[in-house]
Amino acid sequence: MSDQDEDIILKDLDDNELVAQMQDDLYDGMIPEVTEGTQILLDRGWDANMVLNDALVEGMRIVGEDFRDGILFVPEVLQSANAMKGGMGLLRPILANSSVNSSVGTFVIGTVKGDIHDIGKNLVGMMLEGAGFEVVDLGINTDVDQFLHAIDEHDPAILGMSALLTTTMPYMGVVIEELDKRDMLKDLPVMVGGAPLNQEFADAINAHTYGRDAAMSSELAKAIVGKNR
Ligand code: B12
Repeated sequence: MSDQDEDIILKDLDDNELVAQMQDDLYDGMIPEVTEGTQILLDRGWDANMVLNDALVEGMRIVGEDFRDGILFVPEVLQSANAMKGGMGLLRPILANSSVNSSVGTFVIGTVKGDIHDIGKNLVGMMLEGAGFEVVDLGINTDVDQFLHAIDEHDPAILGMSALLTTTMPYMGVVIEELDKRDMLKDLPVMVGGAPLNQEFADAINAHTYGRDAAMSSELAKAIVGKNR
């Protein structure tokens, strides 16, 4: 099927059909189609958060299940991740500009050492920008020294860490311990997140806050800076 044909079909679908088609296209790692579907929904007046959650995040949840069950493998999931990023590219300016305030503070964020998952972290970053934060994104595979260096350089209001693997979650505790040793924890709230985390784990490693998803995390971050003012 040519791009042109796919184009016409996507535009002809009603909202529900289009969302289902986008989830399929995300599953198949079809970057232009997912990007185009995102644009069509926005053109139809969909709220950016709804496009994100109903089409992209839900599509990635389905990918995650089949990855877990051994139906999809790393190269395919990587392609799905890239398709998701295509859609996120269109949503980013909308989500990041939804705030009326100028910077409410700096938020340094990174995916911890050993971990290359960055979709959730990027989403959190976008939402925080939308909430008025200046976001310094350290990327993936971030070690203690990189976190310390960034804190030194940017003097953030909050430090955020992301981990998607049960094997990399404990590294968040390593970073927090290092901050504690340097007596930095009392001035720097640490927020942690990622699919395998929960409140119990966050408490166990002495994190200030656990953020379950991007929307909740930006609300929590606003509350933290509000309190510290
Ligand atoms: C996409 C994906 C990949 C892609 C990543 C591409 C990319 N650029 O990110 C690729 C293919 C590279 C990959 C690789 C691997 N993956 Co992977 N991956 C996934 C998958 C399917 C989706 C993750 C995702 O993007 N979710 C969508 C986002 C929006 O959700 P999220 O990340 O949870 O983020 C939200 C919240 O958690 C929270 N949040 C996230 N970060 C933060 C940070 C802060 C500060 C806050 C407050 C909140 C917050 O807010 C976000 C937005 O709402 C998951 C399955 C799953 N269901 O999680 C597996 C999964 C995480 N991967 C898994 C595995 C095993 C691997 C590999 C080891 C596979 C392999 N054999 O090589 C490698 C590891 C590579 C490495 N060293 O990191 C397992 C982990 C199992 C475990 N017990 O640890 C999972 C759970 C799949 C499974 N069920 O088996 N993966």
